[in-house]
Amino acid sequence: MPMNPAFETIDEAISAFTLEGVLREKAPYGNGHINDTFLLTCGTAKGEKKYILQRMNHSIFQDPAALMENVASVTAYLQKNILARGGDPARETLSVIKTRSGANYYEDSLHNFWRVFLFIDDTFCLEKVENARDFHDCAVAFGGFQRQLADYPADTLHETIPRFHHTPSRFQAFQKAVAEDPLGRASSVQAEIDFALRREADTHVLTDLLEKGGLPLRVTHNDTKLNNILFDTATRKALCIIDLDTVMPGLSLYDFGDSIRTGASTGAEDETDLSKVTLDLSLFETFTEGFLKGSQGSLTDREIEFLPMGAKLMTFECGIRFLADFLVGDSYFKIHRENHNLDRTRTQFKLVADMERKWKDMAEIVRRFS
Ligand code: ADP
Ligand code: GN1
Ligand code: MG
Repeated sequence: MPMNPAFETIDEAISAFTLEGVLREKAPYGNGHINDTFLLTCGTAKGEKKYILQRMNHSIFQDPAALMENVASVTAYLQKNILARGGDPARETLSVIKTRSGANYYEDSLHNFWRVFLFIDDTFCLEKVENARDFHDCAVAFGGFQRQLADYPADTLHETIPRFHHTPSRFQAFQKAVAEDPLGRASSVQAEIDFALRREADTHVLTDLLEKGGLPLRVTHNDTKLNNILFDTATRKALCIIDLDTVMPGLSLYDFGDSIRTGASTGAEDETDLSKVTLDLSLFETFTEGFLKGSQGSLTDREIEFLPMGAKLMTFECGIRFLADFLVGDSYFKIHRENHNLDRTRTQFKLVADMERKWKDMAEIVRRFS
């Protein structure tokens, strides 16, 4: 078997960056679905210095230079704001470490693209909500993230993945995967395919509203799943929003929705016992309250009204992305077991169905906040 290319050139990549001290250890790290992430531990005269090294997924992010330009500019902007309010910029946002030639990424001899961030120590991230207070904190942080970037010059941001949350395009890609069915898997998942096909009309709701000027385009994170936020171990407070690869113009509803998808579900994204997967209405309410608090009154009444649709569409969209990836042979999301993307599809669809059952309650909850 050929060696994973992420490992073959890792030492070449590490030596390209301006790291303090002498490398002692490198180890795979985290649970991201997209990039290859490693923790580097270096020994210095003062003790240990840690870094996060990532091989960017350049089949997904086809322009790593543009991607890193976004990340470097957004983090520099956030660092200034954090400093101005007396915070700690090295812990409250990512810090990009430069290469020896002063670039913010390195292309190795096999054309892999690497980057390094300061490791934010004494933090943890959650794969599942453990208590409502943590989730409320996430909500304030993600709402605040949008707020902090409200004046960021959106037209300078590159679109790192075109039409990332354009649900109708995602639906077309899903239909194409069903029609082509390269591995002959479609017949075994007809129930899931039918579930998706029945909901085509929903896919247009937010994009139609956006096109008609009914919802404002903002600078959003676009990947606000629970494990993209670091909590401070000492204070158990939401400390730092990470995974800035998809910071682009988007809808506030995308950020709200993706957090509900991951955080207000009673089951993990890949839970196989679907009876464990439901929407926790009380967590939905907690997150709504926190998100509106973090965004400091900046959301319009229409945005608030459509928060439940944001939650449902982000969950549905993720479900059809997982299903399409299952059908074409798991080429996008990392899988760790057979049928992993199918298991993920099923949890998302279970959650969509549960949201539909609880629709009136969700609408009533957001109504209370408008
Ligand atoms: P992916 O795009 O694959 O999800 P992420 O950028 O989210 O990659 O990183 C994967 C994981 O690595 C995160 O969920 C988090 O646990 C950890 N991580 C990433 N950056 C840092 C950092 N600067 N400090 C500490 N942990 C980090
Ligand atoms: C990916 O990178 P990560 O693991 O935080 C994906 C998201 C999906 C999510 C599903 C760039 O997020 O869009 O919602 O998996 N990121 C990208 O878990 O496609
Ligand atoms: Mg991530």
